[in-house]
Amino acid sequence: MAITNRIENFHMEVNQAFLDEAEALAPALITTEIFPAGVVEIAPSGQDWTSRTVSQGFDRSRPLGRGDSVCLDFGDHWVGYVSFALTPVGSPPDAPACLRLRLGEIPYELTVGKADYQGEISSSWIQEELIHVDVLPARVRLPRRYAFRYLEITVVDTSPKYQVVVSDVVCAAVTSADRGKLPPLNTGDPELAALDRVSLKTMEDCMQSVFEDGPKRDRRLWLGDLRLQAQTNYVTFQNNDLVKRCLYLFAALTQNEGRVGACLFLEPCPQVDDTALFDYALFFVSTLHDYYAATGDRKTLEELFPTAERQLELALRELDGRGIVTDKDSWWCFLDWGEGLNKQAGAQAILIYALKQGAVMAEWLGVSERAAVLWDAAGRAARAALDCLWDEERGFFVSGAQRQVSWASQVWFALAKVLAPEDNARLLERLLEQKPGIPLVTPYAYHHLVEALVENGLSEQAVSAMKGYWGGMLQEGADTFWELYDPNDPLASPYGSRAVNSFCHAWSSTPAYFIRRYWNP
Ligand code: RAM
Repeated sequence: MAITNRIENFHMEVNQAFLDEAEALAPALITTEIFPAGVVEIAPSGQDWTSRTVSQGFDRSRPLGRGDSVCLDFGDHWVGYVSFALTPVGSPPDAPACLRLRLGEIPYELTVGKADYQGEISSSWIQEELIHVDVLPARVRLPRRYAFRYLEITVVDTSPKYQVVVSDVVCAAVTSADRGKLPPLNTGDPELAALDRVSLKTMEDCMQSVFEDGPKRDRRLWLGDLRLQAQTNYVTFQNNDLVKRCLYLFAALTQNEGRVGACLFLEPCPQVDDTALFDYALFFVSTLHDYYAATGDRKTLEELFPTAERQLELALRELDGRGIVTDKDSWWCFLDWGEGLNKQAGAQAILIYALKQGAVMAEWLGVSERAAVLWDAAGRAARAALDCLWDEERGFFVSGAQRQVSWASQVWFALAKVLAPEDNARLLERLLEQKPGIPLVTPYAYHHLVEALVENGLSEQAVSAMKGYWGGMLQEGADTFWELYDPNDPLASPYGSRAVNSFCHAWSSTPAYFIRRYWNP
């Protein structure tokens, strides 16, 4: 799948005052030293790979020579900087020590080197280093920040006259999440407590100088991910300034015509990517709406509302003569990674959803004529959807020229609340019963299913969908929740290789949001 939708003649527009505001909110990172919990062996297990503990704890390795290796387990998922001592034994070192290091969030990643990789996106995401150490003994500091649980150190070569011992291995783990801010969890349900624990770890490891989507890949600020992280943050770590910083960054660095980009890079200095996504730009509106609802920070609402309104204006330009969002061939709207998923209906529903949130914000600001315009646009888009996208016979919303019925389209229309309340619930019940067309494949899309069920009074189905899906990852041994999980295909990847999937992915951390918002007595 081509993962690009570059806008033509791209240029970045900068609002320096907003950028200064964002930079002033850069968080201090909390650093914790983490030591290996044990030594493991990685072994095949069905279609996948697993780790088997060989010994608890790790002090120092036996002397290692050409081809020897040791695989360390840090006991949980961490994001940080790794270093260790390398000491020669035998004759004085007469050649450099050459080491290969592989770091993996899950065991499988230790089995795929850059040389074996056949995926579509860059192999440079694979956490593998080949390093030479010329002077021994040495403290070896790995060059990057890694996201991992497992570290495999292989001696490619020393010389016939000496070997090396690895000791004092440490990871300086970093996060901007402060566990001291966590409200208590009161659920008596151990399954919910386990889902909450892994969600928090996922959030924690994605909370860096911004809300990253995944600390292994892509390590940047995506708007669709931010929206869900922010919602989870309000009921967990409550770092509301981090949400504010991200909102100001998106508003400070826009694409042509004030369009909010799909994602931002932070290094060497903040900049907007040239990728535009219809739904992600609209989620600026949603994220601002939710931020104000959670914080009551009126100054931010006042300053950023024009950026939000601009996204709605730009989106309304995409409507055809019938008032329906124009479908396109490119990767123009995200929704989910489902193969063959048509985005038109989902995009229309998200537009309606965002227009309503824009209207609510206009009301909060007391600009009633703006609110009226936005309510009116939402009403027209909803009527057009009922006229053109609702298939009465099938009882589902259809999308694109082929009138595709997908889960994502129904879920988003249930969230946009275009039908009467009881009809929304019936739509979702029909969806769960008939299981039509293109299924959901990411935790991001499952989040919206669970949210739609709760919002439409189907709490029981929501809990069971959440326990079934995220619980499946727990059964697979997840320390943090994954970017993609297909219960029927453990090797699934949207990138042609699972080695570059992210196994700590922000958009998967929302069980904590649901549990704490709806099911925490
Ligand atoms: C991928 C990442 C990211 C997501 C985009 C659309 O690159 O998984 O989290 O928001 O796709």
